[in-house]
Amino acid sequence: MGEKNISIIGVPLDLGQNRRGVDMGPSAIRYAGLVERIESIGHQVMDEGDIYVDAAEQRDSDETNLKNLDEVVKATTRLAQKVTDIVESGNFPLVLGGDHSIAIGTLSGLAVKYKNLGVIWYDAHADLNTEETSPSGNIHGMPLAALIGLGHDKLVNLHNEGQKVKPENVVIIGARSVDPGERELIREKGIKVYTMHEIDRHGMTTVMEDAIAYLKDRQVDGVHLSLDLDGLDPLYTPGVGTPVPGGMSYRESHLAMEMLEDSKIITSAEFVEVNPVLDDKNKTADVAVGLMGSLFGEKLL
Ligand code: HAR
Ligand code: MN
Ligand code: MN
Ligand code: MN
Repeated sequence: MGEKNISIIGVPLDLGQNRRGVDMGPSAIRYAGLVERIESIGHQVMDEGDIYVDAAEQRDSDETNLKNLDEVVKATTRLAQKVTDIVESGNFPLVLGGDHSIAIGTLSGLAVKYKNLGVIWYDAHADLNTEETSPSGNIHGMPLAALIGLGHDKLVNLHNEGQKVKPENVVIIGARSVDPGERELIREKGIKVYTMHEIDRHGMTTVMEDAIAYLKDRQVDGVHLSLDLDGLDPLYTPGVGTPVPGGMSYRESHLAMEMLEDSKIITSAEFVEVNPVLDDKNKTADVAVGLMGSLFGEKLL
C-alpha cells in the first residue's frame, strides 16, 4: 500500500443486535496486537480511542420495530463526524466494531469526501433490510439499505441528507444468508453479489479480480472495505453473534486481503462483529488482526 497514516477508531456499540459482548470488540482487537502489527509493516498509526456510546434506554423511544434506534443514531452520528475529520486530514480511517450498524456512521462520514465511493461488503449477510422487511428489528441487518437511501429517515439522513452510496457501487462477497426482502432489493437495484456459490464455483482469485475490475469500471473515487467477521466460516471466527456455516476460509480471506492490497484501491476499512464473549481465546480478534496485516501489506518474504 505504500506508507500510510492510519487513524484507528473503536466503536464499542452492541445495540444494533441482540447479543451482548460485541461492544468489547475494539478492546479484543487492540489486545490482539493491532497497533504493533501495523506499525511493523511501516505505517504510522494513530489510535484515536473509542466513540462514546450511550446506555440503552429501558423502552424504545420510537414507535418502530428498530431496536435502540436513538442510541444507534447518536453513536453512529459521532462516528460519522470523526471519520469525516480523519479523511479531511488525509489519514486512512480504520474503524473497529462493534456490531455492523456502525457502518452507517463510517460510510456517512466518508461520503462527505467521496462522491462516487465503492464499497466491498465482506459478509455472510446482505445487511439490506429496512424496518419493513427486517425479521429481527436489529439495525445491524440494515446498514447497507440505509446507505443506499432506504429505511428509517433517522438512519438514511444521518450526518447528511439522503443516499451515501450508489447501489451499483456496492459489491457483496460471501453472502449465504439473505432474507426475502433483501433478495428483492438486490434484483431491483442491481447490486453486485458474489455468493458462496460463485466463490466455490470460480474460486476466490477470479471473484476478487472480477470485483476489483467492476469497481474500477465504475470509476469510483475510493473504495471502503466493510468486513464482517461472520463472512468467514465460524470454524475460523467463532466469536460472532450470527454465525452461518459454509463460509469463506482463513486462506481465501487472506488471499482476498492480499489482492486488495495489490490493487491499491482501498481508501478506508472497518472490521466488525467481533464478540469476545462468544469467542474461543480471542481467536476471532486474532484472525481480524491477521487480515488487517494482509490488507496493509504484510509480506511473508
Ligand atoms: N438478516 C438478518 C436480520 O436482518 C440477520 C442479520 C445479521 N447481521 C449481521 N450482520 N450479523 O451481517 O436480522
Ligand atoms: Mn454484517
Ligand atoms: Mn454478517
Ligand atoms: Mn456451492
